[in-house]
Amino acid sequence: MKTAARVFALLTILSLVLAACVAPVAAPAAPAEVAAPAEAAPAEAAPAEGAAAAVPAPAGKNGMPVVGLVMKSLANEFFKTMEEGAVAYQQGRGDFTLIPVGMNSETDIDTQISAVENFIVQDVDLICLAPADSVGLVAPAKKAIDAGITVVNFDVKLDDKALTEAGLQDLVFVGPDNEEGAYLAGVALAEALGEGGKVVIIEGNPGADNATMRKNGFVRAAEEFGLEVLESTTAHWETEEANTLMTNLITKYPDMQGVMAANDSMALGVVKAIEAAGLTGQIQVVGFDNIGAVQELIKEGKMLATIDQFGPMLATMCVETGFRMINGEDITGWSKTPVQLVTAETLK
Ligand code: ALL
Repeated sequence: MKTAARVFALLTILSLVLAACVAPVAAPAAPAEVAAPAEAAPAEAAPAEGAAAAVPAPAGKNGMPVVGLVMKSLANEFFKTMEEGAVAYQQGRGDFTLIPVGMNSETDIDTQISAVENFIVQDVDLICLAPADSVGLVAPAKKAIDAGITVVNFDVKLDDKALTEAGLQDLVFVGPDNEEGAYLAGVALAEALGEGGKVVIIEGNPGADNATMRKNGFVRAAEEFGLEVLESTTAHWETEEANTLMTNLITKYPDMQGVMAANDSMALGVVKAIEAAGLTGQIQVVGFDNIGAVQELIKEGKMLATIDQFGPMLATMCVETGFRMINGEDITGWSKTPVQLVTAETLK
């Protein structure tokens, strides 16, 4: 099977599994059990290329429906992989047009705003939006909805207060329980270090809801298992910034034993700083995303764990949710996607 067909087949299976186990839940306030996708079925058992799609594509305004996929930095392997997965999914189905858009840096909110504006001008059928800033992208989302475009928020939740003020309190969100995912990573670190372990938290971009949630999850694990948090500070999701920050933190806290990085891009910078200081093996690192580069570090023993949040599936779930809405289903609230701890053991 060709790679695209294989990815499509796998995503189709994951979608079917999720359609069964992921129901929209009313409020993000009370997270239910987070399930990992059940047994990944072997790709060979997947439906053949061209098989019926899980959710039928709706009629588009001008023929085939057009989907605008708004992501964040494509320099981040997480979004690169997401884009590839979404493109493979679109090619496997062939019944809609996909326009993926990314940014050059994690904080380039203006590019995202203009991407949404462009999609409004193009009058696309659906916008899947992973906002770089949870408040800043509410107004463009509202403008798109007012223009008759279906909008599904995914990956990073838009801010509840800003949504309510815009009258969009029911806007659907497709994404993981970031607090729970970070908690799982924190527990893995706590188990490795034992009570009293000294750690730092490297936070994501403070304007993004998932950055806040991940920090909260790390802190919960630290409190529950008696880790001492020396400092919690941001590197805005970026590798280079995390590298510089970590270099300084190593000097500031010579007794540091662990790092909780809110995404894998930052974990890469952290591990580089640890190597440069000759401290490999003495400071344990956990991340979030399960990018390929981090899987290698985990296998080499340079990182302890990460959290898989199944990036390509986030995008395809977003598209399918939007299709169902355009097809007439009334979907609101949180469609929860899975998170799963990844360690050297699980990568075997
Ligand atoms: C979040 C994603 C990833 C990513 C980060 C950087 O929205 O969930 O963890 O690494 O953004 O933009």
